Amino acid sequence: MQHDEAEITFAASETAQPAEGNGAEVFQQAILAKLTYNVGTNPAHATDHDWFTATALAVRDRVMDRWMVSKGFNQAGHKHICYFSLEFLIGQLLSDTLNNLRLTDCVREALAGLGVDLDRIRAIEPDAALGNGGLGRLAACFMESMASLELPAYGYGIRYEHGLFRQGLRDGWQQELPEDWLVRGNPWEFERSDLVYQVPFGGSIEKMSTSGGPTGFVWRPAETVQAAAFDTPVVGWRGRHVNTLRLWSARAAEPLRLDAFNSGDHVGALADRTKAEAISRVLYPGDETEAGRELRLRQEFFFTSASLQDLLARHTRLHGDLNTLPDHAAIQMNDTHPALAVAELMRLLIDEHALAWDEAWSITTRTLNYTNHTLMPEALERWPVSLMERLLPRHLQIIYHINWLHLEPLIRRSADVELIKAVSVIDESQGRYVRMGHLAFIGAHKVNGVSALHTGLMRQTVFRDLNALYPDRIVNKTNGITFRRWLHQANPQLTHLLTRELGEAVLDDPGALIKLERLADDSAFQDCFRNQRHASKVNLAKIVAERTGVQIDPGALFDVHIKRIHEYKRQILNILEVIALYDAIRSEPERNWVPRVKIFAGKAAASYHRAKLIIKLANDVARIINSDPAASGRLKVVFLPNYNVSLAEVIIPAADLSEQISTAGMEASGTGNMKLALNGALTIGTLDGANIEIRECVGADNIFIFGMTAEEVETYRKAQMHRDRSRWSPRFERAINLMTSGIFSPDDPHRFDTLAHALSSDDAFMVAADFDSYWATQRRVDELWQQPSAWSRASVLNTSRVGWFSSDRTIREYADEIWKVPV
Ligand code: GLG
Repeated sequence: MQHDEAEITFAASETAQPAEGNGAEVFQQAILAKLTYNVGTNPAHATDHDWFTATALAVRDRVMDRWMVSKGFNQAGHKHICYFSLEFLIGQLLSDTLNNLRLTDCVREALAGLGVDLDRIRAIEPDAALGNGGLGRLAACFMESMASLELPAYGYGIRYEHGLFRQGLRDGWQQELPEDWLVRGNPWEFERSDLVYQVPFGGSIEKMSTSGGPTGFVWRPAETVQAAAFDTPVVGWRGRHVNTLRLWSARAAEPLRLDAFNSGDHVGALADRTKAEAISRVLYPGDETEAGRELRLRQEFFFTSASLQDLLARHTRLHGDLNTLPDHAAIQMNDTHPALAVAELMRLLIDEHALAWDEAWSITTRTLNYTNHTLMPEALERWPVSLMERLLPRHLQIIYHINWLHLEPLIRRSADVELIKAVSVIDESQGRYVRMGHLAFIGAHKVNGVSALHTGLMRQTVFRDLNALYPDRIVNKTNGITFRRWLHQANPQLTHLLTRELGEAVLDDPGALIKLERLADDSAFQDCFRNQRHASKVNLAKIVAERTGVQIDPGALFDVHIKRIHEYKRQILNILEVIALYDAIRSEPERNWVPRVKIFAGKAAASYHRAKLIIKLANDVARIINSDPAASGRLKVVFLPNYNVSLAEVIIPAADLSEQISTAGMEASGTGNMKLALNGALTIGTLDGANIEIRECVGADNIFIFGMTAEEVETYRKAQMHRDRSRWSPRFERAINLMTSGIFSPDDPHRFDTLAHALSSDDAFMVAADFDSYWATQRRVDELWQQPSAWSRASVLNTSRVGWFSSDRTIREYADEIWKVPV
């Protein structure tokens, strides 16, 4: 504590405001003052939520001075990063902030003195679920790492009023319920009512000058929406640096048409407002599925335009000349969602700031960078030309010109027509579409993939021809996770053990984890390691009982599959293995089966019917197995509803086995795989995404790899072998038959026929092909589990060898190779 307190006092003492100190009594007074003067109640009447708000506000005060200092630093001419992301999957902030300020114990004591339990009130904070999955959580980890590395950075996104839906289960079927994280206020954010930008849509273009070329046009938009800023401080490790997450909220320029209202049209008078505000109303629920098109495009342009206007305003204020923008700012486009930045930055520079095209293009391509997160064709964004013409006519014009300048050299040297078609920003194969990945690629300084395999496949597949034209543009940046949240905060027991053995330095340097290796064979240490894991498993068992009514044994192997539900992530492969295992247990009950608990959690996109049916299957299988005495003590299956960041923080420290079983070549990286390995789970996985790099780090003996490689999958697919049912193994065939026999769905025996049909007609995700290898590898898992010391050794080695997956490392690489900023 001594060191921590000194750290914070140091932070405050550099600023105009005197340090207030951080003893428990001081905090107690601060919390009481917030309770009275901000929340407007007193201890006798305060609800848990009142205590939460008062505590969050008192903690936030401790951030403010440092935030002001950091802002000064960020604006002192240093090059800064603008991370453009339509998603920030933040989760709760109180624990994170307390942990980074090293104030958890102090605040716990302060609250205890008031008769309030910190754990109870921090559980009340709603998750900021402004993201779908890995891509959004990556953005949150990166923001935290940039602050911790004292890198000047702004996150830019949308302040959705409703984040990702809450998942309920009714009779095992997913129900989507609205999420309302803001309904009781958000103590972390600051509304900047003076910071508003106008975002235009629709209308037409007029040619103003007679000169040819792309400049000299005026866009007369039909509609303007206002973007209003809300800022949240992002506190870095030990509170040394605080960056800003700036989220935009949409408003109508004219909130009410008073004439219409007065003439009795009370609803119509608000129509413009409703339309404008819809932009920041809900997070787009799709995770690699098609849905609600136009609103999505409006969201993308809205936040991209507001963020660019903000950046240009700041740059003009601080530096004047826009030609120096690339020296002072680097923009990272998180996926293609902000790819309109290419056209919008061009528009702002040429139309609003009167720069020449070439000058503007040079600025744009030196400022923007693009991260690709998926190669799946259905997830690569394309916008119909007709929609873009209607909503963003000037941008379409600019995109056409960018495309012309990009294709013209090829046309001039009479390049192959197929090549020209392949690299064109406009896809004309079926209808006309703007390919956002191509636009982002052409407008970016660097383009990156998120694991070594994924980056390699980018070069060979979707961006093959563009890569040939711009050979140095694609680079790899393997993802990472912030250890502050995913180890220190989520797993205090393990963290305590680590600091006891390795000293406090391990908190600052993930590389120090490697020193744990020497203890991997030490049986006393293994006992400690197992004990801390057991405590986490007891905690998870309690939550499982509360939320599902299922009792699970913390002594069993906890086998965890937590992520979005998607066919390529192959939850169904896991469930079919469960069915086969259940079948084997029933036919040989006397065998020495390893007690296992299969734990599933994850949401399916609302419109993704097959994924929702997979959730139902998991629940139906769970119901039957959990109530069968033959499986008792051997196999339990749990589907934990409403998977989110907070639930992940509870499951991950308790997991023994981490399921990373996507079809090889389809998971760009994965980040859950890193979190689980860091917390000591062994991975069962395919050679996909970052699993490959995890294997390199932890060693092939400490990970369970199975199934086809990405290359083999390709060969298999080309030979159409995935369509060949005669290749099914008897065990797989039997599992499918059991699934469709009605034993899991007696109320509707044909419920899962469509799943079986998909697997037998076109097993696009190669479930049948990988099944036997998966089954055999699971039996190797059983064998190792029966040797507790060998299992613990592997588990310790996983924790000690994955320091490389810290997002601090990833951010350093971005800073060095992409952004060119010193760290
Ligand atoms: C994607 C990918 C994941 C990846 C994540 C972050 O599917 O494999 O780990 O981005 O790069 N849509 C995603 O979540």
